[in-house]
Amino acid sequence: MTTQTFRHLTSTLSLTLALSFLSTHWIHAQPATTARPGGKLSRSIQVSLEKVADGFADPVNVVSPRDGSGRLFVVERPGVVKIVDKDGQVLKRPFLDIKETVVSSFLEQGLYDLEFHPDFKNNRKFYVHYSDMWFNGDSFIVEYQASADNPNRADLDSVRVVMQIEQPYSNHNGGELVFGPDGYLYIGSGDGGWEGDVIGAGQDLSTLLAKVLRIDVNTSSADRGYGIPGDNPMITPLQQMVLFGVSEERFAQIHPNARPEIWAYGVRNPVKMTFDRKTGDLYIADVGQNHWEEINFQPSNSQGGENYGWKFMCGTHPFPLSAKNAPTVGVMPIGEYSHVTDGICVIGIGVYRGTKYPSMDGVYFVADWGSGKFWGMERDQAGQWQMQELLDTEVRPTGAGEDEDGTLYVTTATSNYGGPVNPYDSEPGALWRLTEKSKSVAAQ
Ligand SMILES: [Ca+2]
Ligand SMILES: [Ca+2]
Ligand SMILES: [Ca+2]
Repeated sequence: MTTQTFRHLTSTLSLTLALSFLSTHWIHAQPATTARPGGKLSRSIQVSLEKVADGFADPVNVVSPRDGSGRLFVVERPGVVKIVDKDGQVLKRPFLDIKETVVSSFLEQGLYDLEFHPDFKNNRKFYVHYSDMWFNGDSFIVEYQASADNPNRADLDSVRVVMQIEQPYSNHNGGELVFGPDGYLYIGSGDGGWEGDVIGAGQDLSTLLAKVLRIDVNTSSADRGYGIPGDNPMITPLQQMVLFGVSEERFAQIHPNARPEIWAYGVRNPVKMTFDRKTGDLYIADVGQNHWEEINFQPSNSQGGENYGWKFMCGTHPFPLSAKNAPTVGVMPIGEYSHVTDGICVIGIGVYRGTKYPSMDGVYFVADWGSGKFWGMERDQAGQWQMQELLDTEVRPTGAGEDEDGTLYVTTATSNYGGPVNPYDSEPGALWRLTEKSKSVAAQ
């Protein structure tokens, strides 16, 4: 199916859904703290996209090694990582090529993300997350080192498997890898797939699917390629079973079947998560099903354990939308938007904390892959989140990252959906810089 066809089907579907939605459903009350497009930021802000490089095969992410080199690493879905040097030149020879290990025949599969170890400059370690060809598309998180001789090449012999997550279906694989200010690796893990969370992963604490995971890559054991941070919220210390003398609060914390890697749960497809490098707050953009896309916010003082509601909730709405007297479950998002009006697949971009564009400081940027719209989010003086549309483009954002200074970058790709597809048949994708408008020419 071509992109054009898909766009057409999407808009037809959206219209149908809109009509059925309006005719049969009462619009669910929206908590005061959940913003929707149409809001206004308290500052005057105009942004634009400036093209940095193009010619990429389905680029899905961009990341900086934060090693003073000024390089950016662009993740291509088929299993390749390319380097853009400090002058904006794409190096011909890739940093990493693991195409033979990565399955990418379906659009939601492939190499999802790359993250450099916080001490990369000294230990040369980095991590990739992908769907594995030889394990039926299971998600693998693998550690490599950059070559000791050539910083522009990965050392394939240094490979170490950190984690394998079984994937029952080819879609909804999440993908994000990001180190928190605490030095632990946070992983966005999708609900496993098909539609409607058929395996019930969202609220099932015994699976790694539909979770934000938090692991320690600096330790490992005989049965795990990583360690469990001692303050992860679902750890149940071994204790003697007693009925009395245990408080209700304590019982509420005991989850003998829970996976200790869990940091938060009830997410559907967290493709992009980003920490605010200044405050340590975490933004989780969670791709929704058919009706609503959502953005969740986790303050830096969170102790973990949040339930973001899936599959009881999609945004602030019950799932399915027709559910009568459905309970309100979990933490509500700070922002949501409808498939009818604004898009189909949320891509979080990040909080700007750079030095070049002061008008953007502290704003969280988020975009949609289907509509090409970009929004800014921040809290107003009353503490209410605002979501203002800043751009309506023809590009299709797939991922994002920031350079050492904090400038934000976006990858875009006009990929086909519905596969099987060869990523090298897709229109080449591009890398863009998000800037103040006055500093560049606007994208389409
Ligand atoms: Ca990342
Ligand atoms: Ca899956
Ligand atoms: Ca939710």
